[in-house]
Amino acid sequence: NVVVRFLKKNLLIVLMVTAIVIGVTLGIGLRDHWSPMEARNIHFLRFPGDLLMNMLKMLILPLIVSSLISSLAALDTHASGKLGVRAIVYYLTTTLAAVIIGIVLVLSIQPGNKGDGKFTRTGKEGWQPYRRLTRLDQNCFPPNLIAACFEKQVTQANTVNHTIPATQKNESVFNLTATLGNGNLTGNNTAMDTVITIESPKIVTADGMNILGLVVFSIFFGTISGRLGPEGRVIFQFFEALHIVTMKMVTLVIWYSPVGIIFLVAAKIVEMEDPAVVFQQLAYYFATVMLGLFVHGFLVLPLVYFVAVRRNPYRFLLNMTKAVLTAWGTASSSATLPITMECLETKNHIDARVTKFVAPIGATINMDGTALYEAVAAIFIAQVNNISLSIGQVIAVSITATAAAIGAAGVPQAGLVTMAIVLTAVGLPVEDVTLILSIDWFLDRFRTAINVIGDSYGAGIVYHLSMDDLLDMDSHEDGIELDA
Ligand code: DAS
Repeated sequence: NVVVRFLKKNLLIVLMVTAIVIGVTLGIGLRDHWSPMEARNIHFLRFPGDLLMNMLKMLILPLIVSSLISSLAALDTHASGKLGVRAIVYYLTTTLAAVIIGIVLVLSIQPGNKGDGKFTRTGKEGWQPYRRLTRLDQNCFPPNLIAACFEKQVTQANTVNHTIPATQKNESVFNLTATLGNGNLTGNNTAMDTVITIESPKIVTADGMNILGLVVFSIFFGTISGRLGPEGRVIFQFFEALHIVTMKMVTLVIWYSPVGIIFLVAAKIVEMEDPAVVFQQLAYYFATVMLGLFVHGFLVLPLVYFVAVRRNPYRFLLNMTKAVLTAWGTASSSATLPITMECLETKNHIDARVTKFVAPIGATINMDGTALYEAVAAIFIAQVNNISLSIGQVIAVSITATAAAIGAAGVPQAGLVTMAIVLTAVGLPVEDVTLILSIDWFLDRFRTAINVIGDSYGAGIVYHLSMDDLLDMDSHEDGIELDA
């Protein structure tokens, strides 16, 4: 009955791990039946995963707004100011630490100088690769952030379906000039068997702006309504109730997530480039990123938590397992946010006022995994181009990687798109992003998991450092009592 008790306590985690295993098996099994192009059109393969992503994305909007407004209305300005400063200091120091780890590793392992440096891509026999050319247009930054969240147009990327017939059976070196500035991706393709584009940067950017805009709006709205005193109570109670309802809806979606994760993983594996070629060319790069993410997520962050809180960091992390698995399954820290908050509050017993304030901001701007990844990828691309960066350029990479990670939205492959900022900063060709595109969807899952781990430790540290502020605030009558 020990097993029964374990299963009862961790049923969802067992289901999620099983879902990932089934997803990988299903994906590998289906690879022989469909080529990537066909797979993209198999609706039943993508529908269950898209359903999960849409349900989680639908909950992001009410969750972020209700969390921030109700927590800021509940915290007095003094306390929320202190919590905010502690959170920002933690975010900046840990993100910079992640970038430094990445840079030390990529400069010592030198993944870009391994192999012949000439990237060739061999498609599977008979592949008719299918890629969407996405055109950015001028309304990429919608003037009205709130309305834009509801209008289809913002996330409607104008896509031109573009199928390039396989020109050669095995070898091809592709050269794609991409000008992200005015939004046109023009391919002057030489012997190309696939036009690889940075898929839907518009959606990523728009979501990024929307979510960031929402966070700023909610912080001001909540702070001001908190200052209203008794009149503010109505606003606080409304958004507190909205938060409770949203979190209950999350609980329903969580039980569907194993099914969604099976198909999210399977679809990605069916669409994947030929792994034998990809991992042969990018093995060292893959290893460098994974090593960096592991060191940062499982050694550095736990150490920071232990030093700050003097508690067992791995027990804290174990309690976040559901959130980490969801982050891996969905590759989206924003979509995982509801589950991150649920784990923080119910498993790690973090005060709701802290979780609701810190977690949404963390999921939006604190992305250690992404920052590390962008620094490694930029220097890797420099190495592949036989460019040795000067110290000044390496410092530029670390600063822009941190900024790009902050600007990236918590949606799949956001880190890939904002990397254009880092590459441009050090004069590297933006189109070389395509060199690492083939395994980006896979590395994205791991860096998203590290992003969520960083957000979780952030909430834990801010909570423990703010205990007396919260107690002190509770002793005043003006701090609105929260039902735990
Ligand atoms: N997938 C992003 C996230 O949700 C991270 C990234 O793309 O780098 O955090």
